[in-house]
Amino acid sequence: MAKKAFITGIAGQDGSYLAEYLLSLGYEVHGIIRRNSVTEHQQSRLEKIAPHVHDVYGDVLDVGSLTKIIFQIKPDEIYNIAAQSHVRISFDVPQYTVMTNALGVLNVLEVIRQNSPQSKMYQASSSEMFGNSIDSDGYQRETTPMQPTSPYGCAKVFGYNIVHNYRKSYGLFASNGILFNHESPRRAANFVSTKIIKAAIRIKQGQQKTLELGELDSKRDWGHSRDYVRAMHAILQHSVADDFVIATGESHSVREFCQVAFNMLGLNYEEYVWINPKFFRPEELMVLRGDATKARKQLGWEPVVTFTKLIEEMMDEFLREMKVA
Ligand code: G4F
Repeated sequence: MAKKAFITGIAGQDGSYLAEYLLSLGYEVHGIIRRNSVTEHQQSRLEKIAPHVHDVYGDVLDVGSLTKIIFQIKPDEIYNIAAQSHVRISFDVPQYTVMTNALGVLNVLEVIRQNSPQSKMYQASSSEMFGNSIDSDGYQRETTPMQPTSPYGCAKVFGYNIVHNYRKSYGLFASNGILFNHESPRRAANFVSTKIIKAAIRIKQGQQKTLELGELDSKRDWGHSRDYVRAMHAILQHSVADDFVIATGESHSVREFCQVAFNMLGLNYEEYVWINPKFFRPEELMVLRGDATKARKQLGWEPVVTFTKLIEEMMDEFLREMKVA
């Protein structure tokens, strides 16, 4: 019999790649999609696989909808990926962010505990939990202290800890993937990767004159979402519930990202990129660089896509989409 997976946030970047990956492994895939007032494009990332996934409206804040699905399906694996995922916006809507990213995790755990305690649960924890805390060798790893610098990061720390608590208190198989930044052509337009590449294309096409950004010297460890969803699955196949850092180990600044992306179009970013304080965060996380040795050794996980390949793939896809007629 096919294994059953349930994904919260199935319509997002990670949810859609994960659904495709699990379908390719023969899983029966279920998911919830949060109702949004703009229906257009809400399910666009699922278009290719729509006939094969079972998706319904639901929300991690709506315990009734979670209970109904988890009680009925009794999934083998539950992936909690739903979140208010934008760090800067978490300063605008801190309470909503905390409800979704913290209380939402507890809701999923409680519903599992009461209705399907044999289900394994994956929690999308984040490198944003580390904040500006970094080990003396310049990396963040599973043992690095957490000092979050945003409401988003604070809420994710609660999610991470409550997973531990339910693992220890009730014996649930609940694991954290501490994922560093991961992008793809499915990344939304208000994350810096997509914002830079799309702007560079519009500038090249003569449709935009400048690109306004916030902090250019912050550094991120950028991987590809497609590689990272393989890690989510591997984490739930491990013999015991545990926590794993998922990262490439390479760190690049936002400035370098601009340089590489604009160069690909034969442009010098310095002529087009301006700083607008509007995009600064009240507190910035300056450096992320993950050490995924534990995942490499214990899960056999390796990222395939490099920093440059990631930008190339996003560039190729956006160039196709944005072709001027
Ligand atoms: O692309 P970003 O918005 O990603 P951020 O804040 O690092 O968060 C992402 O990664 C986390 C994992 O570490 C996830 F948990 C989270 O859900 C999300 O996926 O910003 C990247 C960097 C930041 O330093 C930001 O200040 O780019 C800087 N930046 C500079 N100008 C900008 C802009 N970011 C955005 N979004 N927009 C700008 O105009």
